[in-house]
Amino acid sequence: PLGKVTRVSFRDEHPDLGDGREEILKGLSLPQKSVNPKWFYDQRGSELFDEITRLPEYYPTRTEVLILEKHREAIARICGSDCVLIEPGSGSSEKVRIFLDTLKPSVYVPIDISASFLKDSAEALGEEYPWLDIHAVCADFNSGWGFLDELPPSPRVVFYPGSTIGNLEPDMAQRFLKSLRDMVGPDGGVLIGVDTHKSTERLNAAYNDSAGVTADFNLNILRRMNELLDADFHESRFSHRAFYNENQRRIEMHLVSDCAQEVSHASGSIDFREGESIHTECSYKYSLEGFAALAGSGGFDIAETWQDDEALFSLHYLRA
Ligand code: AVJ
Repeated sequence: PLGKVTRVSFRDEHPDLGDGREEILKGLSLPQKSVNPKWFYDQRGSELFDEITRLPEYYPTRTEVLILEKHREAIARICGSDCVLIEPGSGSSEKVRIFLDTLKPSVYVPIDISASFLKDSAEALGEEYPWLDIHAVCADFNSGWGFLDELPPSPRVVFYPGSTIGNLEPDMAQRFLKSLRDMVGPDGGVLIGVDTHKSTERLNAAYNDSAGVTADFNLNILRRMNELLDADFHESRFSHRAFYNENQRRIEMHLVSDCAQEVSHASGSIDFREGESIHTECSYKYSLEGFAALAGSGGFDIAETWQDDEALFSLHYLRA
């Protein structure tokens, strides 16, 4: 029999990610060696992150899902049926399913850098929601938002869950919000999930799980660098380290060199002292006031905030 008729379209902006070589080597040549956390997410890294979201210690994902489920009616009311719902970094569009039936947006625009994964995810979503217009776009943040111009002129709402904004340094987070502000215009909004500042013990546990999955996730970036740089990092010579930096209100993840060593790559080598680290990730945590200040600096007011009973996580609706 014929498959169900769906209303899914796909557009490829051909995002150019570069091969990462130059960028990564530059980070590794700084006094504090560092690498951008975006390189975590190859196939294995994405699988490991998926496993992280189900760990008992890692509260953000399940807490955000509970908040979305509990407040789907209020979310629909404030976003407004008929909005154009845009999700940058949509992945498998898991969380949006929670409120799609309640919200009934006029179009859903999942945006991701992985073309084949995005296509499959959008098609699966279309089968499940045959009434929904889906306009999938393969793009990154450098592609601009021109592709939105062909969509209906309804108010635009950006869905940005997962505390992904926590990966950005505050000045970059501000710039990101400003670009969203320009994109959604004066009558649009942003539905954004943000992890909250809380006890150091609770935060440290979430990034140092007893099963060691976060450690594997962190160490996986060495494998990734081996591929990208033709390098010879050995997972056995580095250790996972994650801690809450209370002054900066951020989790820092590092890979600490267990010994003095020289790591070679296609165009040279990198020296490590014993105990020297590569900074692999920041995950900023915000108090409600702190996030309100950030949102304000990006051109938004917080129109509504939802939290779980323990205030572990927050979901905000930002209005221009
Ligand atoms: C995907 C950036 C939200 O910061 O909690 C989880 C990534 N790193 N455990 C986070 C992550 C280690 C995650 N974000």
